[in-house]
Amino acid sequence: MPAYDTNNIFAKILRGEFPCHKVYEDEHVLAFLDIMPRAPGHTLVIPKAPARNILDIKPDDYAHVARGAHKIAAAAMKAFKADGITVQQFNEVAGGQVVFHLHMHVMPRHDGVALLP
Ligand code: IU
Repeated sequence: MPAYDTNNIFAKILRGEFPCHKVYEDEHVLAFLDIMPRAPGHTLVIPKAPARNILDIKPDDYAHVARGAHKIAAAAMKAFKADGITVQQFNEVAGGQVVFHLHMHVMPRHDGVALLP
C-alpha cells in the first residue's frame, strides 16, 4: 500500500490551505460538507491524525472517527428531518476510495429517495 501523502486535499483542508464548509470539529476529528453531495447534508468525517484509510489508521484514531460519525448522524437526522442515515467508508482504489485521507461519509436519507450516483 502506498504511503500517506501529506499533499492530499483533506490534509490541505486540515492545515487550512483549502476551504471547507465545516460542520463539526474537536481535538480528534473534523466534519465538513461533501462538495459533491449524494444526498442533502452529505457530510465527511475525517481524523486529524494522518491516515490513508482503515488499513493504515490506529484503532483509537478510527474510534474517534466513528464517534464523530455517530454525533453527525444524530444531528443530521434532526437537521434534515431524515428517515435514516447511510454511513460509508471506502479503502484503496479497489474499495472505491478516491481521496487518500480516511473519511467516513454520513448521508441523511429520506424514504423513497435514492442516493445520487
Ligand atoms: P471516496 O470515494 O470516499 O474517496 O470519495 C471522496 C469524496 O470526497 C467524494 O464524495 C467527493 O465528493 C469528496 N470531496 C470533497 O468533499 N472535497 C474535495 O475537495 C474533493 C472530494 I477532491
